[in-house]
Amino acid sequence: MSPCNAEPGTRNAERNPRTILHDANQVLVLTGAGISAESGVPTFRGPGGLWKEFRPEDLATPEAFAGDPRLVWEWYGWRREKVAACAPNAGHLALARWMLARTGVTLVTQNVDGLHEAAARSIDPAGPDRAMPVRLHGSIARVRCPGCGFSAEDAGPVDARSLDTLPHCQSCGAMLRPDVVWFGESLPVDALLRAEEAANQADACLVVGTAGAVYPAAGFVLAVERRGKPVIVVDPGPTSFDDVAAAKLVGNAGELLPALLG
Ligand code: BV8
Ligand code: ZN
Repeated sequence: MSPCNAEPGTRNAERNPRTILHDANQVLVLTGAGISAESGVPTFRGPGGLWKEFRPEDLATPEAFAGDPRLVWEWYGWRREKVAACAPNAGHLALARWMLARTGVTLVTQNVDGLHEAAARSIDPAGPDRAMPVRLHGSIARVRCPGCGFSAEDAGPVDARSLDTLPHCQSCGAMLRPDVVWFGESLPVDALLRAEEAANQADACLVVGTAGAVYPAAGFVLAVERRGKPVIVVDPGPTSFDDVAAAKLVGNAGELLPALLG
């Protein structure tokens, strides 16, 4: 299928993105850093994606943490501060509202910023569960102990002045790490299984704000397409899914998702 820059509501019926999503019983949604861009969270590979002179791929690795835990913790502390100042944008909210208003949608996110969760809670504080994401890459607001497996919520500031001031485990004393999945690390098994099942059941796939450079996340979208199901991409830039997309909506999630899902 060649991509088309279909706007929501165009009369290209068999490939109208709204019709595709309306008619799909089961939908896999994959999001990446781009859905949080309008909230002020820098993307990985976009203009704001750098920190000091480092690339995320150089810092989000076990080797970087082993080599300089202070530097890696300083980066996560900076990102935690960034995220703490951000709120879900119209794209997160439209997606959460849509998920709570229907059934059959599995949201799988590569993001660790917690903004999908915040959107779901703001739409329905009493019953956000159906709009909660499958977190492929963990959470920046959690820590875990490589020594004893202890893990906990922790979105607080990081004192990276010395190794001693970095977070340490209350149980065994080992240095804690952010509870995220770094490059070269395997993803949480339960998240992988839920994403795989959603990809195998999906009648359609909606991809929002990801360049599609990272695996196995990107592979779930391709698995849906290989089953002959339509893929809809929402992104202002090029993505690795553009050649297989049934429809590409070129623009920002915060503007396009309310029109597409509303
Ligand atoms: C693993 C958490 C195996 C940390 C991240 C093939 C198969 C399997 C693995 C590989 C493979 N090929 C290569 C690999 C290895 C590697 C990989 O994929 N490397 C890439 C770089 C080539 N994968 C892994 O290492 C994974 N592990 O496979 O393990 C294994 C098995 C057994 C035992 C041991 C190992 C782990 C990958 C997870 C890495 N962790 N994050 C943290 O966040 O700190 S990945 C990181 O990249 C983020 O999660 C981020 O979300 C993700 C993907 O990036 P994007 O979200 O796409 O962000 P990006 O900036 O690239 O793009 C933003 C997009 O938004 C753009 O398209 C832009 O146009 C758009 N946009 C901008 N503004 C807007 C917008 N869209 C909409 N609206 C807007 N306003
Ligand atoms: Zn411990």
